[in-house]
Amino acid sequence: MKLSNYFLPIIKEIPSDAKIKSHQLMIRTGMIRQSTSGIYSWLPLGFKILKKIENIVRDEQNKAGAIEMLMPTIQSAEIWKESGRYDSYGQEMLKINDRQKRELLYGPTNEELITQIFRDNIKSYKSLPLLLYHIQWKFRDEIRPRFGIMRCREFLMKDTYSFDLNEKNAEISYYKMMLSYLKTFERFNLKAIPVKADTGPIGGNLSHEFIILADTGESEIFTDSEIFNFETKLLEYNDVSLKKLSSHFSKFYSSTSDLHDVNKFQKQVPKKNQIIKKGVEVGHIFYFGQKYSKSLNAIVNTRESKSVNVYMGSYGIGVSRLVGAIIEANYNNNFMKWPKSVTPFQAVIINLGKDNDTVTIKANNLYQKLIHNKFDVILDDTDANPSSKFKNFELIGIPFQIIVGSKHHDDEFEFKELGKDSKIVNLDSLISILKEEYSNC
Ligand code: P5A
Repeated sequence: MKLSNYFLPIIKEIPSDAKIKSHQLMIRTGMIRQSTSGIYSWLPLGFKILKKIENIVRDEQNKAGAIEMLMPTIQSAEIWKESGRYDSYGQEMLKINDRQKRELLYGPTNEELITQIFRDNIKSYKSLPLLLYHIQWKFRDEIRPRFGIMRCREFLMKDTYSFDLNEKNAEISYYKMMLSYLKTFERFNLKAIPVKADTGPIGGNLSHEFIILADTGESEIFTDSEIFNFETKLLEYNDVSLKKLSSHFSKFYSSTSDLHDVNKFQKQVPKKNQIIKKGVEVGHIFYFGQKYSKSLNAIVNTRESKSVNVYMGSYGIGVSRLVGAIIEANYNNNFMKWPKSVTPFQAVIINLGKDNDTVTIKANNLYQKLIHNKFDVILDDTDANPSSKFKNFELIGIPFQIIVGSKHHDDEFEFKELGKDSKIVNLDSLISILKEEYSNC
């Protein structure tokens, strides 16, 4: 991509209504624009990052054995009346009437709809266990939308639903998802802590929120620093690994403020290990057993020909909120660096030449060669002055820069990883460095 052909509306000043750094950065680098309160358009840069995050979330769901589908954004009120949540969900639900005066709503979540699909199509224990997910926009008429896409009204969620024959199997599904979440967040270089949480309007009796520590977060967590001593890389989706995981996370105190028990915390966690911090909730998982399968009548036949209401859980990741969480973790003092797995471009070529001089020709040739080698790079071919080019790209946060200026020989390029010293390399080593850097992404 050539910057002169791209749509990247950069804003120099910090927008006065953006209170946290992720919101400021997203506005300044033209990732999003507000359409109306709590509703945003995703401009090309933001959209590209959002899609990369979505694809990693999808990849990890698939690895955990979940199957992708797609449910609509608009749902019928009928099933919500059956579950009893049509009224209890409250004003966060956006209710709509169509021209026939039928009651519809913009889905804030999908427990009802997926249970209806299950009930109408699955009758036998032979289809279980089953994990179904979709990645779809949700609408919640939040009373106070704020912090840009962190707490907005329309947001992208990945929601998975598990179906099992009994409580024991349902617990396996629950920990499968917990493991898959830890693996997912690690791919963004985020350390997410599962903390015991309130189940709120989703319901049920077992629930964990996944929190990324950040001072600007809206959640407060209380935990033990020992909880971090855990490696998920080698764990697989088998009984042994899942047991290890569940026993580690049940061993240490971890709670949101809703469920916090001061006495228990003081007793259980040594002073030096106590962590009381703010964080961003990037995921939330729930086990609610037969809550929806009873109200919506989702029944399977067992091997012994008995009828059983299926045991369910639901598992959400705030895909669009993750964009903000990743920024909160990586942006400081006008300086952003995207993790390699989600960077909008793999490298930027900064051309310091003018018009059609030899430097510009060299930058163009390099651009063609990198594209030919299947790298996704952006060439700053604008006539902005060098210092504003550098400033802009420190803000945009592409982790690697290749600076093409008049100082260097024909086959020499200045290669710089953000936050590190630059080095002079030739084309072949430049290509092998980039290949190596992106080999695991
Ligand atoms: C789990 C999946 C649920 O809705 N039903 C289906 C369950 N859980 S949740 O905790 O309410 O939401 C899941 C994740 O969605 C993100 N999220 C939001 N992101 C931006 N703006 C919002 N207003 C918003 N509300 C929820 C969070 O990351 C949350 O963990």
